[in-house]
Amino acid sequence: MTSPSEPADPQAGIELRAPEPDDIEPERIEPDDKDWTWVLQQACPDCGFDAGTVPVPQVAELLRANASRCPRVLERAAVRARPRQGVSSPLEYGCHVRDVCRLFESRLKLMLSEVDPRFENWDQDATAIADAYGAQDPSLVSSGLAAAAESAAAAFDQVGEGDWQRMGRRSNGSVFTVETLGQYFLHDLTHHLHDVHG
Ligand code: NI
Ligand SMILES: [Zn+2]
Repeated sequence: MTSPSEPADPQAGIELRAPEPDDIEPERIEPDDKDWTWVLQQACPDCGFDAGTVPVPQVAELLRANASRCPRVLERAAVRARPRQGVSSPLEYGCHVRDVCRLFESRLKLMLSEVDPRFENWDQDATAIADAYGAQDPSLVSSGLAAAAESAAAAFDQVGEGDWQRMGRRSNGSVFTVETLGQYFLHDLTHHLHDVHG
């Protein structure tokens, strides 16, 4: 998922900037192959997080800090309500963040076990529909998210000093190191907490 300002002009043909979360209707959430790697080069203008400046030893700690703020979002009375058309509900965000944690842990493990692996594309839109995010049980999502985030954080804790520059690439060609994968992942969680005012 992505951030808020005016929707891209469908007539423009070329997208001049990355779309932002609120632009994107749940029915057509941006696919994972959308290039968000610019968040590694500059502070995100939406959530303010400057992912590229996070030192590697802090990745796991900040993942845990982020995840610790999710349960109360998922305990909200209006957890299933979309704040307005085109904006995911807190429950849908929770499901997405849980699945992002699982995905990034698996990508991390792939990068640590293979040389320059190519990641399978993840269609987050299709996943949200196939897994009926909006119909899931918020308390199970909360516990699942906590477990997934802790497992991912523990995997980042295990990264050896010489392994932070190991590489992997997405199907769109974006190249990550273990370091930038962690920073990118951390931005996604931070950005979505911002989305839900968590
Ligand atoms: Ni996302
Ligand atoms: Zn952001």
